[in-house]
Amino acid sequence: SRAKAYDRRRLPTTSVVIAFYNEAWSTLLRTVHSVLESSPAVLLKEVILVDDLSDQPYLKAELERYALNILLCDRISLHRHIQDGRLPECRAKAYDRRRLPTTSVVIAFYNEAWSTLLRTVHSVLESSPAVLLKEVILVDDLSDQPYLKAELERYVSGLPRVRLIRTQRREGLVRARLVGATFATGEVLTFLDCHCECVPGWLEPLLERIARHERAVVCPVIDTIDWNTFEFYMQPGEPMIGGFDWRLTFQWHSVPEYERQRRKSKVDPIRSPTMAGGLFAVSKKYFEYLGTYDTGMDVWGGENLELSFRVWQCGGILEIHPCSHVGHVFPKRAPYARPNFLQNTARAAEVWMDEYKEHFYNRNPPARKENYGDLSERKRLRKHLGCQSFDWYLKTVFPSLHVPEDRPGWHGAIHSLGISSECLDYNSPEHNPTGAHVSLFGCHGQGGNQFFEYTSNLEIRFNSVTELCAEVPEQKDFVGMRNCPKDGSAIPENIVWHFKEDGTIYHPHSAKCLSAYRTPEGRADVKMRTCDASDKNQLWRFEK
Ligand code: LR7
Ligand code: MN
Repeated sequence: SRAKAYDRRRLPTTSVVIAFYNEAWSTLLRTVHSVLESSPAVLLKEVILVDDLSDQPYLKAELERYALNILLCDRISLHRHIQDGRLPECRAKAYDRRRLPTTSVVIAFYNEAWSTLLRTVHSVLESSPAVLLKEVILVDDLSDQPYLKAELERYVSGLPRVRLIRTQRREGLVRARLVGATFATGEVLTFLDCHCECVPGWLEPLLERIARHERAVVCPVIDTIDWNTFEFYMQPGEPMIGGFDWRLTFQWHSVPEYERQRRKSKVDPIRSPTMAGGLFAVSKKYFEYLGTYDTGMDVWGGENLELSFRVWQCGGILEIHPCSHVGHVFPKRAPYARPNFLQNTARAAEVWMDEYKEHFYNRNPPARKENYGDLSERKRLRKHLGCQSFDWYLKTVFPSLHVPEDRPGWHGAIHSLGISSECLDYNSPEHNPTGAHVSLFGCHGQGGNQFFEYTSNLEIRFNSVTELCAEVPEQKDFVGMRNCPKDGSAIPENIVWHFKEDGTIYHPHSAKCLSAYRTPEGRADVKMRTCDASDKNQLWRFEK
């Protein structure tokens, strides 16, 4: 019986129905846990407990609370096993565990759901070799959910090697992680978000890499766990690497050709210009040498690029290991507000980006007014470590990134003189960046969807997420977007525009001019029309 293998995806799913009347707490709950923990997650839809009007008090509120947290809303076992779908070369590799450094896994959380938090903890415990895992350090960043108080303490006290630390005030993820790190006894710090699940074999490649190269900061490949169905989407092939756009939002990029050539095998770590931020391992000693984190950053955002720039500019190396996979839940909405992105990012830009920080400010005008606080200590750190310039970083580490020109007077919002409240606006759809039309929207002065750049190649660029160039599709009268040609390659006629002194925006290929107009419903929009410089609707101006 034990030898027989089943193809689980071909089997029907089941609901387990358990009726009870005045059953003892422990036998009842042991039944439930036993079902959850011995059933493959893909087969077990749910456990339905039917209370046949018991009159024992412990089967009332207490059971409900317990059930709410672990059974009914959390249909997926806290102990579910993720299949090892990594490359065969990764699965075949054997490690001499006694030669690897030990690690402390640090997980900061704020108001996280019970099941995602505990599934993370169990997943770490159950997929990490005991000799390598010193401890799991949970840092509660002053959550206010009641189930994260005594109940969590009770639960965690029954788990081996798990410590629960509470911050005294809301610290934000940077300082919360650092509080956790102070309790770490392992040689390597491994940071995870509080809604992750590890693929078997995830830890050894990270630790081995750091054992070989102390200045390596290594990230696992981040797989997606669907926030709704909790399905685990493993991507065994070549992963994406971390980059950014000039608003300084993190972006995924495909591995550039020069990096493909440099690597000798599919299982070599891949150099990555930036990290997503949540999941990485670093030697504790090296992390301290590097200046840990910028503790002036609050709540969320910015620290990932700051650490990435710092690692590269100060002599470290940032990598993604294709043999280490960890899943992450990308929720629809975070359980907290995130107002600190611009302020944190301005700190990163001020300390590390030199003159290139202007590209960030141009795209985020409100960031210029952010009071980002004192930076003298971080600037001293940069000097003390003898770090390289941002120019060096771009040329050496990230040569595939397009650097904007931002010629004075030729970037920002493009105002219509005809409908004076309106600016050109492009609302890039999330999963299809070129899938919209350029339109008009009330000028808001926040950059974002209204930031355009007119280049010396005569392109009108929109460069959030990726570099997009305005075009007029053949025989059409609207303005669309397409991916810009790579730096140095030929420029198709269709994306050439003459933004003239008189304020007209002429498109030679269609021989038409950009014109503002109102739709029959009264909405402001743009259209390509026969040129007429006396028509105010054809006049445009970059904001001053
Ligand atoms: O005030 C806070 N205190 C906390 O302890 C706010 C957050 N946190 C915790 C939180 O509970 C979680 O464990 O910090 C962790 C990260 O917060 P998330 O999960 O809300 O962030 P995210 O996954 O949306 O965002 C990504 O970018 C962040 C920038 O600050 C962090 O670097 C996150 O760690 C990072 N997540 C990842 O890299 C996972 C992959 C996402 C991608 C791409
Ligand atoms: Mn996260």
